[in-house]
Amino acid sequence: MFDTVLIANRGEIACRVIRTARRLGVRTVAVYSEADATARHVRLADAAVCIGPAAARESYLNIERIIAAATATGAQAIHPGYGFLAENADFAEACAAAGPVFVGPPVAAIRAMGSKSAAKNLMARAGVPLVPGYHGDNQDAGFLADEAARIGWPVLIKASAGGGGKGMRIVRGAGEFADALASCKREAAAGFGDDRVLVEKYLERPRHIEMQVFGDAQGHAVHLFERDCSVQRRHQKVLEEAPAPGMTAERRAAMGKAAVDAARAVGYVGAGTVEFIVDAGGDFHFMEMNTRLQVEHPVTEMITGLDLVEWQLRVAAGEPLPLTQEQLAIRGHAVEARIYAEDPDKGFLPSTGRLLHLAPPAESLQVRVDTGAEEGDAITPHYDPMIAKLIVHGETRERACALLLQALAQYRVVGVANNVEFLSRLVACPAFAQADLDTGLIERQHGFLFPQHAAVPREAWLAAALAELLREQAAADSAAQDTADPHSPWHRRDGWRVNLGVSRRLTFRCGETTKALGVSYVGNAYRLDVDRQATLASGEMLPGSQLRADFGGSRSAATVVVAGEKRHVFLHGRCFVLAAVDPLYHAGEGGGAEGGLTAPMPGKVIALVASAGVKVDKGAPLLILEAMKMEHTICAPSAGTVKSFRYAVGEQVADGAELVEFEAAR
Ligand code: MV4
Repeated sequence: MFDTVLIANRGEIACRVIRTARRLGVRTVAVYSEADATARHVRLADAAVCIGPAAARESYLNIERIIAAATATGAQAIHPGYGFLAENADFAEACAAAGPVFVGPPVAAIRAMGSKSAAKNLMARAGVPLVPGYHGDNQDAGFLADEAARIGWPVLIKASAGGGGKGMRIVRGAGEFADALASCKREAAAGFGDDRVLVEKYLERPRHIEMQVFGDAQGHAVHLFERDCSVQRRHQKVLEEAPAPGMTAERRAAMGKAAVDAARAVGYVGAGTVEFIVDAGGDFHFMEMNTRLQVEHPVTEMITGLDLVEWQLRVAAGEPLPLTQEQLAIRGHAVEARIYAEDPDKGFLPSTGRLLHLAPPAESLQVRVDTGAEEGDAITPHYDPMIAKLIVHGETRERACALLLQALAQYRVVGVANNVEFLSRLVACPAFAQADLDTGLIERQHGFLFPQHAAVPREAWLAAALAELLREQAAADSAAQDTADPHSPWHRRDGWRVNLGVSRRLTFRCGETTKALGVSYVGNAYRLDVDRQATLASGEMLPGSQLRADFGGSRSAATVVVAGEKRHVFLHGRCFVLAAVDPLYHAGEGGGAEGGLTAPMPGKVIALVASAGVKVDKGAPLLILEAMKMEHTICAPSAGTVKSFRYAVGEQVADGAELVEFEAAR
């Protein structure tokens, strides 16, 4: 085994590789870009080398810098993870030339599988089933049209150099073929610098089932069963599971044999994945081979009880495969969900920003969280916005899905838009629950997955208000401890508290809905009025922004995270974002900036700060109201002009009374 391995990657997969290397007693070297200087993978490693600026091209894709880092730190092996340089044959070759062992297959195997059409021809010769089609060199338009007609409509035209769904055209009849071919060739030339295409029978509603394979330098090859990755969105996997629902022992054996044949045909060594497309009748066809460890490898680890990174390192060090095919078995069912910083309501647009609060569910034998992100880290446009992978293992698929739902309900992410609630709906949707899987599932379940926004439950408003009051009280208690004045009212422990005996209001807004909650103090509890209904509320704030509450005799557990004026209320697996409406900056609701500014509560005008007729900037103080023995400054909601004041100094004003006639600048 190696003494030292360098991990040419970042994020969760770098952390994942470091974990196994450490367990095997192998020293680890991280590489990092300037943007990742404080990243988790850098802190976990025994040593770390900065390899350049944030842009991947100048750091994680910089072959020279990475090899120099390996040489400088005495690394005898380089693990590429996935993405970046993992399937780059030139990188594998450069490693071999410089000395360190590339933890991956031989250069020739990477090259053989790199071209989709060449790989298919190779597989055809090895007896691996393919989708009926033409994968040859003749690119004459008339010839390809004849081939399409021979194959039978519909057909799919694919870029030979493509992958991941780029450069594909479905053609449903001879009349459409010429135009589709021309446009596919243009896209392939622009996207891959190679306009060659192949033509295949188009399979409707297929499943994506892939086999994990492993080879060693002694010529052994095994498969570690399948993963079903059918639940995808625009060729991005969303959920992956193992074993594949409905897979029979016979079909598994046949697919396993085909996958091992594929690996042997290219002299495969190390971890690889053979992707199959499975039609509605269950027939499987070779799609492509990925010559790396895959993102979704943990589901295979969960059902086999093995560590695939350990196998990779052993095989790369020249050891034989640890187990034979007969010694491998499946136990239970595993599902992985990819947690992304993206906004499902905005077409899954990646979301950047700081992870203000990040609390994954507790890990156990059944629940695994693979992540490189920590609270306080930023999600930047430089890299993939995956926050974590959540993997669960249960005795059955049903148990695994129940565990996944539970774990997703506990996942708390604040600071970036994320897909956690979307994933919960996806796992709960009838088609997924019944394992009615195919690559079109997400599109077909659109109505279930994107429900019209439901009302915020009463419990969420109560939780936001109670958390606010408990924080206020905690601040008052700590102020009491901080002051030396023995006569300070903060020191009174006889039940006196801020605002005792006064009823006040806390106002929160969620979308179009604003609610002002009445608050009064009843002993150690609060009476909260929401929608003219009172609830006696008490509770405590625990570490991690967790609220343990009692609302009218019912226990309630929520997490209430403060981010600016926003209160992220996590409740029953959902997250409601309520904005605290600050009465000190009260820009009258309803009327908006265009209308008058209204009193947030009953009180008395004690000063007019601005003068009628003057132009003011946004936020400029306009008048001061005294209410509940406190002063409240009413400020300009935007730049504009004070047209007139409706009350004079000393006058009483009612709750909601319009105070200032204000005209916003345009
Ligand atoms: C296909 C197909 C139907 N028929 N080939 C998409 C990505 C690339 N790896 C292969 N892909 C497909 N090839 C034939 N002959 C449908 C797809 C396909 C797909 C495949 C796997 C997973 C998700 C998919 C989503 C849409 C289309």
